[in-house]
Amino acid sequence: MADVIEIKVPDVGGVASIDVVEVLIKVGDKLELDQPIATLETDKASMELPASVGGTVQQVHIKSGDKVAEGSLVATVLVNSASVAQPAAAAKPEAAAVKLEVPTPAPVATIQTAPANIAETTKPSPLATIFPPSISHGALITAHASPSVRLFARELGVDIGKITIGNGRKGRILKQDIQAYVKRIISEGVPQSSAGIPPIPAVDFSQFGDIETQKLSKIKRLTGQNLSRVWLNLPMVTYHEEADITEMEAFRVALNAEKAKDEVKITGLMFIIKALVAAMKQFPSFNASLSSDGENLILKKYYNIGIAVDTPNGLVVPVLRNVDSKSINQLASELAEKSDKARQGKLMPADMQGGCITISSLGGIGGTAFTPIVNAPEVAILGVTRAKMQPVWNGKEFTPKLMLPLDLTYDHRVIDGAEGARFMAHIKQNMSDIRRLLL
Ligand code: CAO
Repeated sequence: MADVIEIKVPDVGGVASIDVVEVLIKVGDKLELDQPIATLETDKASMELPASVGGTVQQVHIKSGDKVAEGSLVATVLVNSASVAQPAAAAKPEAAAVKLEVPTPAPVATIQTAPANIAETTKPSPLATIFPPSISHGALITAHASPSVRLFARELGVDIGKITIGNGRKGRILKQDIQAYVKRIISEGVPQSSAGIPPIPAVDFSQFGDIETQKLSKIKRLTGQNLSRVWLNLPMVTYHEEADITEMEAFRVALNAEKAKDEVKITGLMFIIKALVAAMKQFPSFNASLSSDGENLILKKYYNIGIAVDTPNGLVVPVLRNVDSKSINQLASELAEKSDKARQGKLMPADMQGGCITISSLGGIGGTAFTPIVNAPEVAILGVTRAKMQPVWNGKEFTPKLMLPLDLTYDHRVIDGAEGARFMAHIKQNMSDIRRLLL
């Protein structure tokens, strides 16, 4: 024999107005005991209302967007009378407000700040990792998806933290949002995060205004992957220094003045290359790479310098080989040729291999300092920004000096801070008095 049982909203702590966020059942559904039937939300918590009995849903009395209160009728369920006694025996003390003496268990609340919420997900959402629930951002993390939706996401292996805004009320993430996300991953091949690193959540920017999507160039994609890999693997430190290049600049200008119109001009970069190589000879650990097992340092006896070149398709790093045995003029011609090739997309892979250390010079554009990323497995990169006339105290007076800012980023596993500072002091000394490069 079947009975009709009414499921009502239980006492949720005296809250007068409770929002119905999502209704999870429909007429005719076969209900199991404790199956979530609706998601309710108060100012303080989001909760799932579990079915107090198993049976067949005869009528659903609420819909998404309704406001309900303790005692509001949620659903009527046809149950086999023999099974009615079962849940009653398992009644929890908080259960109340149901007819026919069948208690509705207390709702399972996803409390926004309590540690219980952490247990609710086997793996915390990426946002939860960044903003633990104990701080105010916790509300942001937990308020936007019901436990059943989170469970659904977990079953599909979806990291719910990647969906920032759902289609439910107040941006709540619904089951359909998870399904849409999965479809998108399948069709677009959206990469999943790796190594437990919190991914940047996907955002649908079109909801805020017009957008245009441009495919990244292959160079940009590969560079991006490489930079991310380096960023995650290397403990990097950037050290800043300034070199007085007043005399070097006067010499450079004089050299260029002697050149015919069609000859390649010498930029300060050529002297920087020379000073860098001199410092590498003095500090061999800068001309080295860590073995892949991290056990050995491989010291190189050749001096190949990579030069970061800005191209319309992204950054490429042609390598100037054996720079220690080339003149400033040869280096200028070679760089001009390689950077031209780079900008025309004509560099061959071999042109970009075998570098020992890289220079990234933004001096032609501007800047006062930056933190370049090491081009691993190299152990250091030298950044250069724009030289500027500055008053420098010589012990008696201020004199105008052309000061060149230099930034050295190094792999701290290989290079100690003091070693980095000495290396830069050496470069600075040689740049300030280029006669030293002859020594
Ligand atoms: N201070 C002042 N002026 C500088 C300077 C500096 N540090 N560096 C270059 N200049 C001047 C040059 O003397 C040249 O002046 P003129 O036009 O009067 O001759 C002008 O700026 C342009 O120089 P350049 O950039 O063409 O030549 P370069 O040899 O200095 O650099 C190259 C060549 C290929 C490195 C550069 O063109 C380039 O692509 N730079 C961008 C690198 C980059 O994107 N790095 C970021 C990577 S992220 O880490």
